[in-house]
Amino acid sequence: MGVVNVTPDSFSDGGVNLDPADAIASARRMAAEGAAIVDVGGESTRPGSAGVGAEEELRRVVPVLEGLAGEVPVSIDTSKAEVARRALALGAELVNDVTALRGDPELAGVVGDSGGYLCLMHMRGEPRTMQADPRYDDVVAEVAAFLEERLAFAVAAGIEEERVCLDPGIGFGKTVEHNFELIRRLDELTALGRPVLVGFSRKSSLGRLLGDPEATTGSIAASVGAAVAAYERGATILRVHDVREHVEALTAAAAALG
Ligand code: HH2
Repeated sequence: MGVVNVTPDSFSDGGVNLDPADAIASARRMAAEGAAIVDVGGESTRPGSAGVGAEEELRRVVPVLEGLAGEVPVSIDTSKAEVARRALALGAELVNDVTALRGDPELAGVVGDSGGYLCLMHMRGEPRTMQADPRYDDVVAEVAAFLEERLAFAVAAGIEEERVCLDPGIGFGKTVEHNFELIRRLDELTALGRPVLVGFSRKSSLGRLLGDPEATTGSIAASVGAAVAAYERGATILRVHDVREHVEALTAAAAALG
């Protein structure tokens, strides 16, 4: 899954794809490099961010979705029913909701009615405050219990279980150690029976692991290392900014691991 952030302020690529023509070109390039789907988002969820309204989010993503319709498989990274509804009408196949259906009470119905796919992600708190001293007794057990509960909620709301994937939410209310422990013990999440999506790409924990306590991003090489490890532990979908590097590394890893 390639990341196309149509935002001025995303943590690693803010502004790069704010112009719809640039975003469309990026998405096409990612598909050509081997991305199975591109995740188009119009709102940053980086630590400390405040969020934008539906009108602004639509203004950012609609021209991009129109430009890609029928050409590149698209996922919409949104928590808002209004944005998801429009994106699905324009051909988006998957709704990627970082609030796991807790943000907008109408989103579950929109996804259920559309028959589209859904990603449920774990987040502790909200982006504005989530990195203020996150604590867990057992981060993996708590994330697994949360995802299991949100999956049951989605199914009860009319979304087919076969259409849902689960995501531990790397960097969303977690320390460096929490993030790596979630990958190390990823089998406890795949045991929930649904495909697991992991988004470690460029995240600050990678830069911090390599010795910069103030890092806000991580390198491509570190991202690829984390993605290969997640793949080896059972991740099905890797959400990444640098598609070519990840496709090459994962192709080699797949050949070696069998
Ligand atoms: N990470 C980000 C955004 N959306 N969705 C899922 N399912 N999993 C993730 O790990 C995830 C996500 C944050 O990365 P990015 O889109 O690059 O940044 P920003 O939120 O600042 O736009």
